[in-house]
Amino acid sequence: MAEAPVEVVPAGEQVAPKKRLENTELVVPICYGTVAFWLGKKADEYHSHRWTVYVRSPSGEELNHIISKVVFKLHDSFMNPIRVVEAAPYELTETGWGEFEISITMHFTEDSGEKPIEIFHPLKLYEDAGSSIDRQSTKKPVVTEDYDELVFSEPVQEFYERVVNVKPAPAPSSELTQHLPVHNDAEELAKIKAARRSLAEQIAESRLQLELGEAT
Ligand code: SLL
Repeated sequence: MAEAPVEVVPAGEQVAPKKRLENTELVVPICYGTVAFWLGKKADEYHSHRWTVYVRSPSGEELNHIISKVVFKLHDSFMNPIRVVEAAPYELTETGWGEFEISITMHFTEDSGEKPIEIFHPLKLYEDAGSSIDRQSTKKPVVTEDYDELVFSEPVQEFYERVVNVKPAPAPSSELTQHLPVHNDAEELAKIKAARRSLAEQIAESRLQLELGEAT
């Protein structure tokens, strides 16, 4: 009887770690949020709103040269709560009745050598009590958006060079765009700068874990 083949990986063939660029940062602004329309006459007990959760570039450019897919994890009351979006626009539309925290995991292109990053965004269906908009409307949605930056410190050289040399195409058009905030005034930019560290820290942290893993 023939012997079962045994797979031998010669020591010299282990994949070398990708070269990273010291003292370099790659900063990619992103926005993520939810847009929720009240269904008005079409509403029923379990479906009062149609809403969309999304990740986008604040300048309306494609992100698919950096992001390979986005995984949205919904509340367990939804059928198949884990939804994978593998192409832009990175958005997911559902109908439902309640607010909950949506988990958004961004996966990066293979050549980045980066681990996925998970962020959370609360789905908001109703304006806060006392806000200037006190009536539900089927035309004017409730929009909440966070701005952040993906900061890849000491990025993999190959990934960095590819990204800085790409001229991103405009993101595919989306019906949501007309309802979304525009990020271009000075106050907004100051807020953005101040808020910038949270994702940067997460990315640095997961890289450290990755390197520790590789080292063992
Ligand atoms: C709440 N903690 O009680 C939240 C949970 C869950 C919302 C909200 C499901 C819709 C469907 C849905 O809207 N769940 O099954 O089609 O408010």
